[in-house]
Amino acid sequence: MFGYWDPQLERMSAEDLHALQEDRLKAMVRFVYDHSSFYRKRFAEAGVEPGDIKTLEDVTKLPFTRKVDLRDNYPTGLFCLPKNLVVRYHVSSGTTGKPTVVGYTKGDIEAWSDSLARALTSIGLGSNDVIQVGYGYGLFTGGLGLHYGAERIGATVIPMSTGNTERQLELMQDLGSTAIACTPSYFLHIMEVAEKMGINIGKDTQLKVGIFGAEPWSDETRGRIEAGAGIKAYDIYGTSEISGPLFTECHCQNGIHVWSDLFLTEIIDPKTGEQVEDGERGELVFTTLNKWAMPLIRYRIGDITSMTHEVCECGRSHPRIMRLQGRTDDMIIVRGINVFPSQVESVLLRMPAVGPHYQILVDRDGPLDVMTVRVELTESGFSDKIGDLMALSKRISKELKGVLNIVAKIELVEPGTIPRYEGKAKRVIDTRKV
Ligand code: DLL
Repeated sequence: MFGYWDPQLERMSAEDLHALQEDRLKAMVRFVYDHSSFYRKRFAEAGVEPGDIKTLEDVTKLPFTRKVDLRDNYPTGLFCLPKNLVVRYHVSSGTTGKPTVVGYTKGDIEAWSDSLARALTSIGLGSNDVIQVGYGYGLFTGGLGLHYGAERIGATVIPMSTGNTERQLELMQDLGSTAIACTPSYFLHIMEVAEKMGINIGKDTQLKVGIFGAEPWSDETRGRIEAGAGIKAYDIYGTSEISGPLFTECHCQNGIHVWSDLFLTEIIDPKTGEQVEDGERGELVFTTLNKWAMPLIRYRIGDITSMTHEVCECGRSHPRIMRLQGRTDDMIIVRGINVFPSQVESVLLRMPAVGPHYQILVDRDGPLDVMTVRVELTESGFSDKIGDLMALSKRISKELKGVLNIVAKIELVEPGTIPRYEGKAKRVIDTRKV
């Protein structure tokens, strides 16, 4: 049931993968040097030339690339091939500054689809499946990315895009969706709407798999989704700069397989830029090994995770990255303490009275930062006894203090009050910057 898309490649020995990456890295470095004035300049500043890259370990001699480089060279300054070879653009809006544009050759799209074909196969999907794609179609990479990957494995695709939740549920039933791909926060909303419509997803649909990502989420949310909808919930990761959604966990649900033939993955200490050991957390860095319209050398995504090179129980030898905590720029600093929304989520969802929707409000009271966590109660957790609510507030505050070492104000709100999102959820409202 859980097969491989490309068994030889997915189970390649560490030595063979190393050799393959080394060859591809050298070719990629030479390619960007020959085709991009941006990289030639960067390499010159770092005092490195393609000939200096002899082994895989030499990657550390290469300079980093960052999102700001894409913005500064808007729209296509980092492209390495002429427009006639570019078959598609995706554009990410970004919350600050100029958007970033990514271009793809026909081959780039094929490699992207292949990456997802391996991933979808690893969670047991195949040509008998009906995959409902509930990520946005258009400039965002989620919809079209999953669409192509799902078609690649011969599955039947329902190109739903986001929104229109009742219709999502109707078609899920009528067309027999066996998998859905959307943000985890949107699926939580779908679950609520299903309940209101009297649909029991576990019993009244054929759904068995969820492919959830594009935003940070926690194992606690996974637990709620799996128990509530009777499906398996898998994590999917990617960013527009490296193509879009690319990698998922396999059925073992123990880390996301990053395909080494396509990307060289490093985890670095964000402060020093030095590589960290397996298992240590740091910032994710990708070098593209088979992406040609807009290759990236040592691109610092800003996401925090750790990596393991241990062969997975499923037999795949490519490294795995662990659940992503969020981008360094999602992190809020409250009274000097780093807080990731995903940490707050983990604490909240340990409590059955608390629903999966929450907001973190950060404001300033004079010189002091004040963090308020707005917590939505579940129907069963909602009580009109003030004593119960106070006890719950106290408990949440204590547990958050235990994890974050911050005293947060807790504001309990009625079920259904916090905004729902069809794409990426907005969890943090930081009014200090305004
Ligand atoms: O979100 C691509 C994507 C589409 C991934 C559909 C998965 C599914 P961007 O809009 O460029 O691309 O945002 C990328 O979202 O750097 C992470 O911070 C965050 N992110 C994506 N997947 C996950 C995940 C798409 N599984 C940014 N867990 C990334 C945590 C995630 N964060």
